[in-house]
Amino acid sequence: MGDSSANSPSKPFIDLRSDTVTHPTDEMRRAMASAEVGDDVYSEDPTVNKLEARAAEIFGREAAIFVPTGTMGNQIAVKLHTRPGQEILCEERGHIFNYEMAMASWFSGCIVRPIAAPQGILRWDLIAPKLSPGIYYIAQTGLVALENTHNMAGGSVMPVSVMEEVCEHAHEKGIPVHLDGARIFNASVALGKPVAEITQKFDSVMFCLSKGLGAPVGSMLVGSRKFIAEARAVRKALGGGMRQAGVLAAAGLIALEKSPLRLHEDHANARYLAESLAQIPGIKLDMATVQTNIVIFDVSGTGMPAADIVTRLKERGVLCGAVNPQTIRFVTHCDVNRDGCGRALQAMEAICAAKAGA
Ligand code: TLP
Repeated sequence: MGDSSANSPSKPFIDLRSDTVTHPTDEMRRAMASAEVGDDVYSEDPTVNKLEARAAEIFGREAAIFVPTGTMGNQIAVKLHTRPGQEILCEERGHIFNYEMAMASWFSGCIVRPIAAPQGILRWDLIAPKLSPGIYYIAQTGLVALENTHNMAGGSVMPVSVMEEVCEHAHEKGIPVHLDGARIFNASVALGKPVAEITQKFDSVMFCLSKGLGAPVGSMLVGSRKFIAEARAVRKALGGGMRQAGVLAAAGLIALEKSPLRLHEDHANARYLAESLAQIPGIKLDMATVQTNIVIFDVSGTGMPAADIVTRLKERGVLCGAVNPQTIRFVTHCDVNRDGCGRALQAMEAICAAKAGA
């Protein structure tokens, strides 16, 4: 798959801001146009039902639910696993903590206790000292939330043994574990293991169709039949009951079946970008973190703030984002090919050379 018009003149920008920016393929658009639909709030949309059944099957779970966004999927899980007044343990750069509008406290009445973990790999020995001691007058640990791949740690992959150890120890203490698996198919490709195998010990898993898998909209939450039945009520409460959503699910089904087969291309492109960026004077990059489709690199040695470089890259037709004043994130996906990556690198080299020569 992939869009044959990637990086064509009709898309003049090389867009490395995120893997959320992909456009649906022709095959997706055809499937969307001819999708059988019904009212999904009555569970009568055959295409949504098919997508949910297929997602559950692929993850080896009893059930799945289609949600508009990864954020909603995560926050439904937070709501169902916790009670108000509890704590959620999460890596300090985690999406649930940083990019979900404080919904854990707003909607579920919990606080997130962030934990720093090298490369975002939140091991049990880092979690254990942060657990609530179980004294009644101290907030109880209600949930552990892991993220794999870890977005802001540069798309790093959490090893299966680490995830399983966390789940086993947490479960011994009666604490559920949710996986923010927005990019779990990238992790699966990097680990060379099916998603069902690597996620089986989690109580719930959220994954996104709209990131590396290239669907225009949608994420899935998978878990037990009871959990997903409850998730349906919370999704409705959040305004996520989507009626004739089969038009979206049709693209999601193609994303789910076909896109995992091409994710290795995005990983190879990210590696190509990273290896070349590391050669540019002033750029610092830890190759060990470049395991999937995300490259986060430090530009402080170039003498330019990250935001300035982002602006200069845009002037040269390359879109990307600054993570903070020192670092920039490039994300590869099906709408950026090797040639596009080469053009992004040329632009970066030219910007850094111009500054060095100034
Ligand atoms: N990530 C987006 C931004 O919000 C940062 C991106 O461009 O990478 N979990 C993870 C690990 C994510 O990276 C994201 C989106 C989400 C959840 C939320 O998904 P959406 O955007 O569908 O709510």
